[in-house]
Amino acid sequence: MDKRKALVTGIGGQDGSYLCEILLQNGYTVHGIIRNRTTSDYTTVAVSHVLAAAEKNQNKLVLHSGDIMDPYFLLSLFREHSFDEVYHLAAQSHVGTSFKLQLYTCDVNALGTLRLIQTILTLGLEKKTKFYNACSSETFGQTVKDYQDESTPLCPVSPYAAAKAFSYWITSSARITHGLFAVNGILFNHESPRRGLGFVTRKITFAIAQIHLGLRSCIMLGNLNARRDWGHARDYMQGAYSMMKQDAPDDYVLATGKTRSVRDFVVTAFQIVGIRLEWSGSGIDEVGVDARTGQVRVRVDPDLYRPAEVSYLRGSAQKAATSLDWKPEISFKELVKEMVEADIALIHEKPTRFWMESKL
Ligand code: NAP
Ligand code: F7E
Repeated sequence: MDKRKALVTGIGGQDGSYLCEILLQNGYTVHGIIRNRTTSDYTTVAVSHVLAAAEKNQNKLVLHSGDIMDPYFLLSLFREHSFDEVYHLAAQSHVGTSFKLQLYTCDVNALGTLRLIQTILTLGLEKKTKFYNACSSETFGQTVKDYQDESTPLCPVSPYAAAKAFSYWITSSARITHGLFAVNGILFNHESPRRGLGFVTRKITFAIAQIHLGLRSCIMLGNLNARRDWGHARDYMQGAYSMMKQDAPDDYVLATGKTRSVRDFVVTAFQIVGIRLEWSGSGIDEVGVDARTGQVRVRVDPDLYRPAEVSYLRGSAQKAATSLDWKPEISFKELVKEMVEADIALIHEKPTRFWMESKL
């Protein structure tokens, strides 16, 4: 078993929580950065898994209260621990929000990555510490290609994607200039029951669970026709881990190779609770209706459209398949089913909890 020491930034997010489990299973001592919260407890599904893992693995999982915006915090953390591997996942990860919080998003997502790399270089750790950067398919933007891979030019259209493109280039620059083992994982959308409630998949599965339990009647959504390549977060974190196990650093796309619309996701998720949707109307007047009862279950809210949209994404993970022997294990239908069933169970378990309606 490996006795290596890894740092995961953003450990309390969806991906961080799965990666933490994978690293612990592989014998690592895991350190994670979690932001301090003064006004609420730690209640997201993802963070509850990390806290449970911390309780079970007392000396193997160490959580640090901190923020990647603070270079002095990073310096003292790295000076004390000199990590073997750093998985940099922390980000303002919501694309829609990035149009309203442009400077903040770029500060966290672009300069945050540079702060971490600069910390490694300042402490002379470039021959010891391997660095993983969580890059994104969103950087491909309004691409016209049928599929995107490592050779597709980056063409960001949101502040989120522009910041992630910077993180991509600054990571490859550190590899070329300083010989840092630095990897960009260019990951297409990946989801799970631990996804934040502001992302479209979880927004849908959580609302369907509420509808199923008679707690609400309808979901408000934005662009139903946007297409994404959706996989499962656990599969993708296994891929990220494999990238860091290679002899030489490189960049890899992780994707399923299949594209589906938001509408497809809604239809599939409603099927899990036995509701067949029929569509009528068009544009912002389109509605999704329960074919049996005639009740309106989906409406369009124009405020949920983005100022600029990435309409179509489909990835090719051929390179990861060949070099990492990676392929997604969990199918789209299994993913949707797991998410709907987990949300039904969650509401059953904590029926009185205050759930804020996602306006994202
Ligand atoms: P997530 O659930 O939003 O997790 C991001 C984590 O980063 C959160 O725990 C957040 O903490 C933390 N964070 C944000 N700002 C921070 C700061 N200044 N200092 C320290 N921690 C901070 O996102 P995810 O889905 O796990 O994604 C992980 C990474 O992969 C992100 O970089 C994302 O942009 C990227 N990515 C995700 C996907 C996807 O489909 N999931 C695809 C491609 C790339 P709080 O809980 O305190 O906000
Ligand atoms: O939107 C459309 C929306 O917010 C998906 C992040 O993890 O993946 C994620 O970014 C699509 C978009 O994810 C609603 O317009 C319709 O076309 O779930 P999302 P995203 O923007 O693709 C990438 C790869 C990342 O890197 C990011 O970190 O769904 N959509 N109606 C909606 N989206 C939201 N959020 N809410 C709606 O009501």
